[in-house]
Parts: sequence; structure tokens; C-alpha cells
Amino acid sequence: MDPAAAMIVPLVLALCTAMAGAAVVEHTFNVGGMNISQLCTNSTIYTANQQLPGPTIEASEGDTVVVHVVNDSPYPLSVHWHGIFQLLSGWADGAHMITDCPIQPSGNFTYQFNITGQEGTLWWHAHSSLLRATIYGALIIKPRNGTAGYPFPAPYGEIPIIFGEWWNKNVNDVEIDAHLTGLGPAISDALTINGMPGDQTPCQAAGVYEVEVASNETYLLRIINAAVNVELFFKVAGHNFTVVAVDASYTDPYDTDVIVIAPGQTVDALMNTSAPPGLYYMAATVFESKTVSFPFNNGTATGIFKYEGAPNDTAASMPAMPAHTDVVTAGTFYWSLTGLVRPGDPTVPTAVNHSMVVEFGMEQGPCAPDQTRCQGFALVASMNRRSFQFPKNASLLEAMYDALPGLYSQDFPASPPPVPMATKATSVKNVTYNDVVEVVLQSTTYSRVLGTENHPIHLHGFNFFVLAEGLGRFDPTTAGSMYNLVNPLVRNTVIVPGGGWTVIRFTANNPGMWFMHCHLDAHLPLGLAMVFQVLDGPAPNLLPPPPVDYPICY
Ligand SMILES: *[C@@H]1O[C@H](CO)[C@@H](O)[C@H](O)[C@H]1NC(C)=O
Ligand SMILES: *[C@@H]1O[C@H](CO)[C@@H](O)[C@H](O)[C@H]1NC(C)=O
Ligand SMILES: *[C@@H]1O[C@H](CO)[C@@H](O)[C@H](O)[C@H]1NC(C)=O
Ligand SMILES: *[C@@H]1O[C@H](CO)[C@@H](O)[C@H](O)[C@H]1NC(C)=O
Ligand SMILES: *[C@@H]1O[C@H](CO)[C@@H](O)[C@H](O)[C@H]1NC(C)=O
Ligand SMILES: *[C@@H]1O[C@H](CO)[C@@H](O)[C@H](O)[C@H]1NC(C)=O
Ligand SMILES: *[C@@H]1O[C@H](CO)[C@@H](O)[C@H](O)[C@H]1NC(C)=O
Ligand SMILES: *[C@@H]1O[C@H](CO)[C@@H](O)[C@H](O)[C@H]1NC(C)=O
Ligand SMILES: *[C@@H]1O[C@H](CO)[C@@H](O)[C@H](O)[C@H]1NC(C)=O
Ligand SMILES: *[C@@H]1O[C@H](CO)[C@@H](O)[C@H](O)[C@H]1NC(C)=O
Ligand SMILES: *[C@@H]1O[C@H](CO)[C@@H](O)[C@H](O)[C@H]1NC(C)=O
Ligand SMILES: *[C@@H]1O[C@H](CO)[C@@H](O)[C@H](O)[C@H]1NC(C)=O
Ligand SMILES: [Cu+2]
Repeated sequence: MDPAAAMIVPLVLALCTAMAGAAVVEHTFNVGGMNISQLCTNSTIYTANQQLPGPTIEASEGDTVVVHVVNDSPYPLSVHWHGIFQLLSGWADGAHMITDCPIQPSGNFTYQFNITGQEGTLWWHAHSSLLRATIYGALIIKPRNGTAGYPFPAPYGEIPIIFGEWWNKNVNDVEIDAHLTGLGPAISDALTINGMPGDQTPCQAAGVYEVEVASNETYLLRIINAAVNVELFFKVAGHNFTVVAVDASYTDPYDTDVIVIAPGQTVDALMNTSAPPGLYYMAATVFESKTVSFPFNNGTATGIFKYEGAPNDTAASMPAMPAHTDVVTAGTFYWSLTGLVRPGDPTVPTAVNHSMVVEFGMEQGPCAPDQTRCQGFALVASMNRRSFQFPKNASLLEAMYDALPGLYSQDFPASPPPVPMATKATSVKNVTYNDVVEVVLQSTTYSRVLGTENHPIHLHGFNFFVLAEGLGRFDPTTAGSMYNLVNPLVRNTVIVPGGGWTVIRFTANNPGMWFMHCHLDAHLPLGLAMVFQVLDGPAPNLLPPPPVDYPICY
């Protein structure tokens, strides 16, 4: 085998340590160009190890994960381990310019972190530009004692189902165009399931994901929305699901015939193969929440469940998908889920140290001089009127650790100030170690032209309890009685309904700089973000020094 091929093979070394069952799971990701024919177009994309989706990381709770990322692409990039707590390992969070400077072309960095107190499905993705459109993969966490640890009967098989969005154009150029026009990225050319668009696109030769299943068994589908900008409906013809976990947190079992999933979220669902032997389409379509009509990808990604022994000439049956604007189906799914509470699980903290209202949305701002194709206005997004600006020259975590002056200010407001326009700022909310933070995420529209839409808000470094949600403005006098403090859902990415609100609560038990942002990549560069700075706790809860190979900025 030549050395290049050897680099491509993921190094999965399950080195058992002396610790009870804890292992080191080690991979090398060579991020580089890959020639692909997709949607009847030849293009070069950037992937990890020439795979789309990239390699699956499989680990058990308590394991140490080590990933050597070698950047053979022409773009600076960092890789984020979405949903991993990064307890005392914030340097490995991979959030571009928040915790990490990007790995420069020809550079490399070793991400190392422990998986503590979480089980289920997470994922990893590039956290720079639109590169995550092709640089992503599953991160599966099994219970420490194997499938016996599941709070549901051990499934016969497990199948990752990863949704993506595909652009024929180089995605870095799509991102550049988005900035020049000030209007955000062009809509994608296709939706994908496990990297393939399926057989319902205009390209007859498009790849179709197909998986064989045995009859009368139960499968665990590990569903990940790695799409860049769209919420999705997912159905399988002739089959229903039982949801058992989201975002690597167990849920009370929830029966449904449709999964609704926002970018950044995961859903673990059981599916019985109790239909007559045959071929059954799985399908994903966009759930479009915008109240003002804008173009969106109205295509359908398909894949196929093929029963063992099914006659190969049978036509697959297609599920009836909800209408793209079916807000009732979407809302019913999102807001029916509750968390599974087991002995020993963290309970909702009742004493809150920081009670915040964070209002966010999109507005029309002036065209910047470098936005050469901007016509009339450019989109601007903000949280509490601060339009987030990435720092230059050092990451915020480095600035915190080395006390570098002038990179950020500790003035993120606890409630929206009464000024009309957003200002650009690198503003953080500083909190003491172990403080309990409650945030009312309030979605607002400033503009009749832009209307409202759902935003998936993702918090790095912590899971949060989802206590309540509603439409319109949050009213503290009536909302209190709506809080679920008993068995709320636990997530890392939550939908805030367009023009409505969602209340989250978390314990800031991890020193570092933790990004909270919209997981629609269209909104992140516009400033729909803020950062929680969690100060060092009493020893040993101190931010450790950066790893020796930590990338240097510029
Ligand atoms: C992709 O194709 C181009 C042009 O044919 C070639 O130069 C390049 O080496 C190929 N890249 C890979 C990774 O195969
Ligand atoms: C893509 O490349 C293949 C092989 O290099 C070639 O046969 C095919 O015609 C190309 N397709 C298009 C659409 O350019
Ligand atoms: C990760 O786990 C290893 C093995 O248990 C331990 O030695 C190490 O201190 C842990 N690291 C952190 C940051 O907790
Ligand atoms: C990673 O970077 C170091 C420092 O530049 C270099 O010595 C090493 O060879 C690189 N490793 C790989 C696999 O590229
Ligand atoms: C596996 O671990 C879980 C949680 O730690 C525990 O509830 C369960 O009893 C264990 N099962 C076995 C078979 O050891
Ligand atoms: C699946 O179970 C049904 C109901 O028990 C039974 O009729 C059918 O024959 C089974 N199918 C297979 C392939 O065993
Ligand atoms: C799925 O659930 C619906 C609604 O509860 C039910 O009508 C249908 O029969 C179920 N389908 C299967 C295959 O279990
Ligand atoms: C799958 O089968 C099990 C065992 O028969 C049953 O309890 C469960 O309700 C079924 N789930 C669905 C979604 O049909
Ligand atoms: C889907 O969108 C395309 C372009 O955005 C449009 O041309 C087409 O008419 C739409 N199809 C349907 C069924 O709405
Ligand atoms: C379909 O099955 C028949 C008989 O098992 C086999 O001869 C044929 O090659 C198969 N066709 C395809 C396309 O797999
Ligand atoms: C946070 O609240 C708890 C409980 O009320 C209190 O004990 C603690 O001192 C508070 N922390 C700070 C930094 O005020
Ligand atoms: C946050 O920083 C501000 C300004 O630097 C300071 O006045 C305040 O005491 C800090 N708050 C906490 C909880 O550390
Ligand atoms: Cu958003």
C-alpha cells in the first residue's frame, strides 16, 4: 500500500487503558480535495479522508478521543465536535476564532478530549466558512457497558442517516458571493442523504443511498441534520418511528410517523421492519418557516430501505411528505418531546444566577464598501443589538488565557437595550464558574420585508434544559407556569420559533469561551451570535494551558 493510501485509512486504535473500560479512540483526518461526480457535474470538493460524509467516530462514554487533523486543503479551517462538553479541554472545541485559530493550509492540529456524561448521537463538522457543507461526519457515543446500557431494548442494527446540502459551485465561492451581495448564500442544488441526492433529481445518474434490512427487527436510526441552512422533514414509506434520544440526551419514547430536525440537531429513532418485504423510500424535504416568501430548495432527497429477499424488480413506495410550510407538523414534533429522567441524571437547577433575555433577528443594514454586488441593503443579524464580530489575531480563548487586551469586551447586555440599530461588537457575557444561566431566546422581526423564520440556536460546551416556548413576546408574568422543571428536553441546539421565544437554562460548569449562535450558516457571518465567558472555578476546575501544537493566528 502506498503511503498516501495508508494516510486515508482511518486509524481506529481502541487502546484499552487500565481504567475500567475507558479507551482511547484515535483517528487521522486528512482534509483535502476530492474529485466527485454529483448531480451530473464533476467538481472538486474538500472532505476528510476522501469520504462524503466523512469517517464515523465511534466511542463509548468515558473514552478519550484523539483526532489528528491534517489540512491539505487551500483553506484555513477548524473542526468542531458538535455537542461534546469539552470539560477542561476548551482548546479542542474547534470554534473558529472563539476557541481555535484555524489550521492553516499544510498545517495540522491534534484535537483531544474526553467524553463524559453523554450518550447517543453527535457529529463533527468544519467550523469555518461554508466548508462544513462537505466536511462533516457522525460521532456516535455508546453507553460504557455497551447496548445493555440503552434505556430501550437493544436494537438489531444501527444505521446512521446524515442529511446534507449540496452545491455544484465551490462552497467557499458561494460564501464569498453571499458577502458580496449582502443577501446570504444561494440556495443549495440538492439535499442529500448520506452524501447522495437520490433518484428524484433532474440528474438520472445521481447516487442513491440504499441499505438492506432484515424483516421483523428493530433498527436504531441515528439521524443527523448536517444540512447547512434548512430544517427538514424525514419519513420512511410504510414505517413509523419511536424517538428515544435527541442531541445525545435520552427522551421519553415518542411515537411519530415523521421526524423534524433542524441544522445541528440529532434524533435517535427506533424503526420496526414489520412491513411486507419490499423496497421503501426514505425521503427528506425542506420545512420552510419563513413568513415572507423567499426561494428555497424544494427538492426531495431519497434513499432506500431494501428488505432482505425483497424481489429486485419491486418498485419502491414513496412516503407522503408534509407540505413545505406545515408548521403544525413541525411544531407538534419539536414541542411534544420530553426528557427521560433516570436516577442520577442532572436535575433542573432551580436557583438562577443570571436571568437573561436575548433578543435576536435580522435587519436591513447599509452595504459595506467591500460588498460590491450589494443592491440597496445588506442583511445584518444581531443578539441584543450586538452584531457579533470575530476577533482577529487571536482566539477569544487565547485572549482569556493570556489576558490579551482589546480583543473583546465583557459587556454583553442581560436584556435588549432600547436602541434601534445593531452595532458591531465582540461582546461576551462573563459568568462565574458554576453559575446557573437562564436565557429567554426571543426572536424578533425588525422588518416587514424580511418577516420571521425559525432559528436553531446552538450552545457550545453545555447541554441546556428547554423549559418553555411560545409565540409572540415572552411575558414573565404568565410564562412561569409554563416551565417544565420536571422532565424538560435536554439539547445543545434548539429551535426558537419565528417571532416567538424559547427558554433555556444551563449550569456554567466549564471554564472557557463558549459560542452561542444560530446554526443556519447563512446567519452566522451576519452576526447572529454571542459568547459566554466562564471564569476559572476553584482548582482543579481551571482552564489548562493550550496544547503545544495549538494553531497560531495569522
Ligand atoms: C482532481 O482532478 C484534477 C484535474 O483532473 C487533478 O489535477 C487532481 O489531481 C484530482 N484530485 C484528486 C484528489 O484526485
Ligand atoms: C466527468 O468526468 C468523467 C471522467 O473523468 C467524464 O467521463 C465525464 O464526461 C465528466 N462529466 C461531465 C458532466 O463533465
Ligand atoms: C481524560 O481522561 C483521561 C483518562 O481517564 C485522564 O487522564 C485525563 O485527565 C482526562 N482529561 C481531562 C481534560 O479531563
Ligand atoms: C504536523 O505539523 C508538524 C509541525 O509543522 C510537522 O512536523 C508534522 O510533520 C505534521 N504532521 C503531519 C502528519 O503532517
Ligand atoms: C449499564 O449501565 C447503565 C447506566 O450506567 C445501568 O443502568 C445498567 O444497569 C447497566 N447494565 C448492565 C447490564 O450492566
Ligand atoms: C414478520 O412477522 C409477521 C407477523 O408476525 C409475519 O407474518 C411475517 O411472516 C414475518 N416476516 C418474516 C420475513 O419473517
Ligand atoms: C403509523 O402510525 C399511524 C398513526 O398512529 C398509524 O395510523 C399507522 O398505521 C402506523 N403505521 C405503521 C406501519 O405502523
Ligand atoms: C415496534 O415493535 C415493538 C415490539 O413489538 C412495539 O412495542 C413498538 O411499538 C413498535 N414501534 C413502532 C414505531 O411501531
Ligand atoms: C422549485 O423551485 C424552483 C427554483 O427555485 C422553481 O423553478 C420551481 O417551480 C419550484 N417547484 C415547485 C413545485 O414549486
Ligand atoms: C434480480 O434478481 C434476479 C434473480 O434473482 C437476477 O438474475 C438479476 O440479475 C437481478 N437483477 C438485478 C438488477 O440485480
Ligand atoms: C449563584 O446562586 C447560588 C444559589 O442562589 C448562590 O449560592 C451563589 O452564590 C450564586 N453565585 C454567585 C456568583 O453569585
Ligand atoms: C464581568 O466583567 C465586568 C466588567 O469587566 C465586571 O464588572 C463584572 O464583575 C464581571 N462579572 C462576573 C460575574 O464576573
Ligand atoms: Cu438564524
